[in-house]
Amino acid sequence: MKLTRIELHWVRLPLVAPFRTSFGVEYDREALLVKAVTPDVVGWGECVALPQPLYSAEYVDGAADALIRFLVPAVSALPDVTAAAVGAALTAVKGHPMAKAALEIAILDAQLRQANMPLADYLGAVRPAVPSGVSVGIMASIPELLDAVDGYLAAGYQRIKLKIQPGWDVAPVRAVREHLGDAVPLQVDANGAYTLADAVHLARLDPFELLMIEQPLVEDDLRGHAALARRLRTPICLDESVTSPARAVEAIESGAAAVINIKPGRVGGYLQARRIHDICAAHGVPVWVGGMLETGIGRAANLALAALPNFSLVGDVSASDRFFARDITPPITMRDGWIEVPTGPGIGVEPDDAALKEASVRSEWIDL
Ligand code: OSB
Ligand code: MG
Repeated sequence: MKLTRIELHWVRLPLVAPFRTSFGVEYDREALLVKAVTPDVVGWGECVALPQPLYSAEYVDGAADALIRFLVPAVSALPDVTAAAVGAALTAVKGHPMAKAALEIAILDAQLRQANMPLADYLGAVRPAVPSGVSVGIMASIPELLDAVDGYLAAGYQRIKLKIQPGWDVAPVRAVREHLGDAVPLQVDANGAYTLADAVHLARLDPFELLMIEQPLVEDDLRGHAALARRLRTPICLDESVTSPARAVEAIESGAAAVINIKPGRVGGYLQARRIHDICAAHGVPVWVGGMLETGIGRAANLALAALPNFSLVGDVSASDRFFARDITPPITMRDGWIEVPTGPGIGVEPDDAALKEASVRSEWIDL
């Protein structure tokens, strides 16, 4: 395939409500979209970096800079641009997995559109629809949290994930569990806000029958997670810590992770994500697809990934209206707790021109 141009589109979409985590609060989604233009088709990818380097080292403008200066030039030097060749062409550049993932999926989308093949088929999907879970931010009060959770359950979400941090953990989890009863699948995500010294405190979550506690400790502390796992009944899931297939193996073999959250951006792309999925399957470790407040572009691709066989746990792939009054693609919708995997070629969706224009902050083109 020949690439003629890469376009970067900075967009800003207001969130329907602020989303607070242990590392910060987002009022809108500032995102970066990558468009791969070829003589015949175009492909789209979403870079999931946040505007500030608080979830991981990447941030929107840093990712754009890496794309412009290093990643796009490395890909444009390829004699034949294919998604399978992109990963190898980018390995010389250290880090920047979210920027790399966005470029790779934009190229893969174009390639699959040309071949008239859905991303789900290309990845090896086995389900036409995936169950939908929701990540619920930290709130100002417990009544406000219970209201929000009631709303999501009424909408049909099959699993609730509560964001926690020191000072917002045992009490809200107890309140939600008592309010909902034992049947509702419930889990928590700390985004690395605790230390091993909090082990006794975190064990107070054990009675609430959580599916898992996600990323209780900082990203680089696999040993700490393994030690914590020995002191909790609640299984530990890793998100931020798992940045590559090798890290996934280490996390599993060291006892640091009983479950892994796979985010394509965090691991450098959908092909790396599939490799980690396969490794986890071989180790009997279940996985689920995490979310990064994606627009419909990233959300559609995540649905294809979530349809692979070992994505046996409910992921954070929710409907567009969980976050946005107006998505930049036709809205991704949920019915009875399920979202259909797109069936069109490539990622199966594209931006709506008017919606993209409304959300647009600025654009840059790189002619090749
Ligand atoms: O840790 O899973 C996380 C959103 C932004 C950054 C990190 C995380 C999240 C979420 C996902 O919890 C929410 C979603 O996109 O559905
Ligand atoms: Mg997480």
